[in-house]
Amino acid sequence: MTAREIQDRVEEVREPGYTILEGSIPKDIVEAVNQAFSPIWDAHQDAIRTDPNRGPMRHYIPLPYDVPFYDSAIHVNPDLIAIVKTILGEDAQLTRYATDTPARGSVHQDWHGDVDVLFPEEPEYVPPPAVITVNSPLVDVNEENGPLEVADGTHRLPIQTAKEQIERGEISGKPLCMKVGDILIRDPRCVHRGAPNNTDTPRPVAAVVFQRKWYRIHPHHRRFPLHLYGRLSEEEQQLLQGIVEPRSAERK
Ligand SMILES: O=C(O)CCC(=O)C(=O)O
Ligand SMILES: [Fe+2]
Repeated sequence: MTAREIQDRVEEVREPGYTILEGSIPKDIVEAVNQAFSPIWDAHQDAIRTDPNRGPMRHYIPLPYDVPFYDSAIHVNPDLIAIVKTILGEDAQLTRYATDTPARGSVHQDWHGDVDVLFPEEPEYVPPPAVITVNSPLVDVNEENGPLEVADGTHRLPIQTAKEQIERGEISGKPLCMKVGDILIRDPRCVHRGAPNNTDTPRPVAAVVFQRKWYRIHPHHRRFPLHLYGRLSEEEQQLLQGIVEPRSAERK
């Protein structure tokens, strides 16, 4: 992408709240992740049925930073990183990698944002983003299998106001249908909800989180394995420095 195109995408994340880069990841790489995810999904069947963590028959499952799940083509696509760094700063960090998967029996989630309000003492003040979420579907997403529904521009409103306006029908949400290989770059404050998956095939979508360097890292985050870290480019190492395994073990 040209510098101009990058800037246009940055403005989309800033104004409506998201942008979709079509065909950005080679399909075979995503398909390998989807195949490897299948046994992980199967291993969570009890939890999904009895104690789902994102509403009925919808589950959030972290992925390992390892082959085939971690792939530079997914995580450090140059256009993606240029957009993320323009929004979050040159020292932005990659901190989480997981999947959201609704299956048959899932329902509409409540409208929500994914991150805490930074300055709750001043609910009217909406600062620039500290976190950007990047979603890439592991299967094609259509109206039947549970697309993410988003309400444009709602990250620029106090969250309570945004939710009330959606409930009153003054702002409407729209489903984002996507193909394998597409990536959705979004401000996670932009109000959204998962829709029901009415098919018999689960609909996994990967979620990679980037954040400003000073933003706290979730205490339960997974670590990036040291043996893979050493093989990455300097830029990639810098992106992952907040979550790499400690070097202490190596020094002993
Ligand atoms: O299932 C999805 O696609 C969306 C899930 C979501 O937004 C959430 O759990 O925060
Ligand atoms: Fe969400």
